[in-house]
Amino acid sequence: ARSEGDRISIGAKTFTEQYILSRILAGAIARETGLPTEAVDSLGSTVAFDALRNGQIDGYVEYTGTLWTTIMKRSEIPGDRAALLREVDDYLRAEHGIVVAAALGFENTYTIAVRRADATRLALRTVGDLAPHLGAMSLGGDYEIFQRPEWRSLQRAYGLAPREQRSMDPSLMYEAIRARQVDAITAFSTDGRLVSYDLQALDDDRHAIPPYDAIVLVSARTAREHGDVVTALRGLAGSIDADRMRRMNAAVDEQGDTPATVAERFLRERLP
Ligand code: PBE
Repeated sequence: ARSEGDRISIGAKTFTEQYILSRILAGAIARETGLPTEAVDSLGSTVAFDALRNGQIDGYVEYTGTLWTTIMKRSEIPGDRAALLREVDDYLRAEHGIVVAAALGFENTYTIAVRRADATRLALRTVGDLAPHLGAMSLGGDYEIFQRPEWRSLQRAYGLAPREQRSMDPSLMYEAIRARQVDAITAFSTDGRLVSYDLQALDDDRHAIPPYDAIVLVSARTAREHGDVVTALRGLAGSIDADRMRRMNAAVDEQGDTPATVAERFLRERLP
């Protein structure tokens, strides 16, 4: 049941990119439909999806690979972005009536990263290159990764066995590796700090994890009752490439802007 009248609620998972995108979605809806909106922050992946399925939130941004592994629980790893997007879209519509309003135009994938100095010293280019060293290393990850199928898949594909695994707030992983509290992290590929903290992302050349296109989901009920919301969100299709997302993330994480300010700047440019 929706709380305050017909307020459209947009969910966000627990990292900067999600706070920015939820405010972009809410802003696009408000501009195009005039409906009041609200942001519901800090949901884990399965919590966010369940909230959407139950109609407690009206929409949020999820990633195709996350739906594939965590919600659809599929173990084969598709290599093709477009094919995965089609399969996810079909599944969501058929099983839950959930509508994929738009693919935003970028991927945010898990990527194992090390300090550049270590990558150079140990000649690390791929995750496989890291595997023989990991037994002496500490690996930092967000609160989800070590429980997720992707971690098991990476472990299987590369024989990863770190000396220590540390779960932390995703925004603290980059500081932790810079300060040498951990030696490797399961970074997010659109985080600006991969570049500014001089980290080296290692190539998953055995394709242990899937593509992760960012897609805008709308609940079955909202899609039924608010065609105008779906239309407003369709307008965001293809509007953000990985470089743009990385710069928006950096504006918050490194320049101290708020997610709302960054979202507003994007919307003013996109939907004047
Ligand atoms: N990801 C990578 C994760 C976090 C970063 C986008 C695949 C997810 O939210 O599912």
